[in-house]
Amino acid sequence: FSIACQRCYQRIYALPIDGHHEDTMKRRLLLLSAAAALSLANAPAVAQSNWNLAAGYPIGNPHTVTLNQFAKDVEFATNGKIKITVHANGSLFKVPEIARAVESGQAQMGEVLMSVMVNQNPVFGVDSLPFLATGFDDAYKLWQAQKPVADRLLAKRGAKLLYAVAWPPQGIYAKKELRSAADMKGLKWRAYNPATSKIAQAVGAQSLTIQAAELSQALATGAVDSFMSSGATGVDSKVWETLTHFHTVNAWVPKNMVIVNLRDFEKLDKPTQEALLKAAADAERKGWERMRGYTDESLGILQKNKMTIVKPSPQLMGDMKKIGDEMLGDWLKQAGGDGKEIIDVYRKK
Ligand code: PCA
Repeated sequence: FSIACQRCYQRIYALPIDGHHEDTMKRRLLLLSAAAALSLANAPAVAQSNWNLAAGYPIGNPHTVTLNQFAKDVEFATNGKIKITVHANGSLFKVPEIARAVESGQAQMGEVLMSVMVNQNPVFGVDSLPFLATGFDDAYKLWQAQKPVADRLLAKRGAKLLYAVAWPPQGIYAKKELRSAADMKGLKWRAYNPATSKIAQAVGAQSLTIQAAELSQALATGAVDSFMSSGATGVDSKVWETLTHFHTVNAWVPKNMVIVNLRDFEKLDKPTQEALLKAAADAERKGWERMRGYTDESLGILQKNKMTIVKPSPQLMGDMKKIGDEMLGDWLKQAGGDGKEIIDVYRKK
């Protein structure tokens, strides 16, 4: 590499020839380091991917805490090759849009409430069947049975499953104590997936589908006065500002899953893929632990804010179980061989 002296036009290489070439020497060094920086930036070995992760729940929610930790772990484990920006609270895409956004590559990654995907395939809704799995241990077993099938279906849709974490068990929020399904008739019921809409239909409530990010507002305006969810979402939406009772029905344990666009994943080199999968496995383990711990903590926060925690009456439980049996029967018919495989594996464990 040589440059010409701007005074005498002599080509200058590494060593100065005489006094007036000192400036030319400096220019040469400057150009050399700029060239080096440029070639470093272009080298495939340090290519960096900036990925967006669309998520549906607020910053303080344990799912979002797990996501942020995961993003940090991935950046560290891949030496900065993958940098993930978490967009919480539905700020990039709303919960029901996230799966499609990732499958089509509009976002590289997303956190999906699995059971909103039942319209794509009934298999995604197995975790929202009332009383099939009602605590974390059973929910984890059910997840082990569901995972290979979900994996397969997602791959066909252009996404790769990274990890899934449960929400706390689902109970019923209302403005009064509900002693039976008959007490639920006429409620203005907020639904978050097809299963919660079906329950409204079964008890004669009017249902409106609203995702968690808009729930506080829907409660404040009186658009809804009751819903099924976890203590976690009750805390997120400061439910005590409008409602008074939480019935610990523990009807099911739904999950969020984190997925990545399949082509973006396949473009990564092997070690980077492995680092990403390892971080995902860690996130899954820590995420379940975190949510288990948060279950009682969130009920404590509801109580501190003067909510009444109701142990549901035998009548209410019986009524809900009847609805659950019907839903399981319908689901088994719709989910066919895949559904049967999941339930068989789950019941053997
Ligand atoms: N919270 C979410 C889904 C399940 C849960 O516990 C919600 O209510 O939207």
